[in-house]
Amino acid sequence: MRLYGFFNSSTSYRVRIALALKNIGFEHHGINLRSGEQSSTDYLALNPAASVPLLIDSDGTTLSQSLAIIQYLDDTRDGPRLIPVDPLARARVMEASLAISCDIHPINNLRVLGYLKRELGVTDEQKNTWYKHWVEVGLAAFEQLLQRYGHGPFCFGESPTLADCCLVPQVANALRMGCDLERFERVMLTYRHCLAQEPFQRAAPDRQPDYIV
Ligand SMILES: N[C@@H](CCC(=O)N[C@@H](CS)C(=O)NCC(=O)O)C(=O)O
Repeated sequence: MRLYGFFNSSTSYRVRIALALKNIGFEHHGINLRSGEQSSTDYLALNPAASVPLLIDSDGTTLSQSLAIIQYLDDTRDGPRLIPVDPLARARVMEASLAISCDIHPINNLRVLGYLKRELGVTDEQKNTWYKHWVEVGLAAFEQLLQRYGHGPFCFGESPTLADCCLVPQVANALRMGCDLERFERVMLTYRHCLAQEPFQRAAPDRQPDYIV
């Protein structure tokens, strides 16, 4: 199994966490988003969406979209289930996961921030204001989901789910961008609990072969 990703891409990080939690070995193939490698002819032939992650399974199955990849791994591999089978538990996990993957990540993606700068001429400061605004709006909503329906130490109980796979990279990304998230109490408690677990540590950006400072 091969994973095309980038060390600090949050969507690649989601999949790496899922692979680590299920203890699935994989070959890491770095796609350098800083140099624009996602738009190279070779990579576009694999993934016309010009984004990471991309998973190629040992039978040649090719899949993009981090949530689809994690669902596929959950359905085809052993190890702890990350998406519960019970309908309501499953819906809660999806509700939280989509709050990050649909409501926060896409409007702060590299190509969106690049468009704001290049095409609309916003300054770095304005771009960072945009980033922080949407992260804070999104995580405020996520905090409410955890306050109402979550029960620790992970987002939804004693074992990690897809929601934790989405939360950790989003928080890591926001902290890297200088956001102050301490007022999101449950978010930060959950984040810190996850980071103390070995599989989450194995998936961290600075543990990846393509890590650059
Ligand atoms: N919805 C996709 C998003 C994939 C995505 O856009 N990934 C980012 C990295 S986190 C990317 O490759 N960005 C490249 C760009 O914006 O040019 C997923 O969940 O996999």
